[in-house]
Amino acid sequence: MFAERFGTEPIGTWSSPGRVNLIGEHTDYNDGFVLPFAIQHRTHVALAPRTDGVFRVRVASTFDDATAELPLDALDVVFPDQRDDVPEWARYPLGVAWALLAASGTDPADVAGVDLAFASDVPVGAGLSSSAAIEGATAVALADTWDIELDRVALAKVGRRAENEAVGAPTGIMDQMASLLGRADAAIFLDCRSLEAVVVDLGFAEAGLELVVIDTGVKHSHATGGYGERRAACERGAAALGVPALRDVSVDDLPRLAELVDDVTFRRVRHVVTENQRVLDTVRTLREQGPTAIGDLLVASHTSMRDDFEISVPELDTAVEAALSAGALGARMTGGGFGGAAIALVAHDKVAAVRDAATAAFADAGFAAPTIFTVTPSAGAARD
Ligand code: GAF
Repeated sequence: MFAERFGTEPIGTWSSPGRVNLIGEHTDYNDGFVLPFAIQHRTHVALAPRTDGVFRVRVASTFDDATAELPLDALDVVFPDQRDDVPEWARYPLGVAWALLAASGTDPADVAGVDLAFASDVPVGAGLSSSAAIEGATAVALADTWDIELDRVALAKVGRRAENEAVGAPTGIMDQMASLLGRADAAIFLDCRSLEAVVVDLGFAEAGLELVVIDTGVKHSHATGGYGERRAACERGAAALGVPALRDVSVDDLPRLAELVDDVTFRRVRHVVTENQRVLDTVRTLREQGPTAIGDLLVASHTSMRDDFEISVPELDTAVEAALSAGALGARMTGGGFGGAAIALVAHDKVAAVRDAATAAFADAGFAAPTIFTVTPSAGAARD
């Protein structure tokens, strides 16, 4: 595709994966805990340096088939205030270039312009972090090409800055960390305050388990609406208790909070506080008893998101209920919510039953058919 579109050969390709979050939703921007893992679906970028200082991106496959370009020294002018002048999809790679130069103190005059072409099999808008996959692939490709030596955590911060300021989505750092740090057969237990990441073995295959994704097809965007409102409610709750972040609130503080804030804010906080505890419990349970024992924690997480945080939609609830009724050990929506996918932890011999149950439940409810597939915990960003 690169050769076809640009008339030259790329010097290489790099890639970064999407992710599933096993548990720990809307805890990252509250300085809390998350437990995501990278999946086998990846975004690949082919790259070749140019000699004229122009940064050109072209995408195909799951994105628009379109080209966008900017001189490198214009990145600082465009981002963040004039980002609306850049096509939406191009804000991700262009935003990463901008944030990477800034984070490393690199003068745009000292690096070559580049042509980039993207192809991806990460489903877009499914809550599987297609955006972090673009950011991760762009970050490792540019860091290699421009000889920028930043570690993976610093590259994740670059991706988050691109997402927050170049795209305008007020998200946390979980997705970028998962995409950049992912490991085969393992999840990343991340403390979003210290950014310490610990690899936690999942052992799904040894336990005869599959992680099934039920993509509802309901699209969402975190640049608008509910995501930012939830974040604001969390900040209100922390302010009412006089703490820097909800990470500093325990279940024992909740009765006092109930006196200080309205019912909606209270329930938003209760989700985050109990979800942090569920992540810690899940990590302990995985280590002590293995993956067959975490099902109830996944279900409790979904209930909390449905009733307290109110970020589920009927399609996600239907997917979770159908999976559980067909014998899944646990199930929950994954990602930021308002659409996207549910995950279900399922014994190998029940995967077909879960697939059939979800498909039938969607048809009965009059929803468009879901897309159902299994995911494997996979390695993070790398040169291909
Ligand atoms: C989205 C965001 F990008 C993450 O930072 C995280 O907040 C998640 O929603 C919810 O847990 O994926």
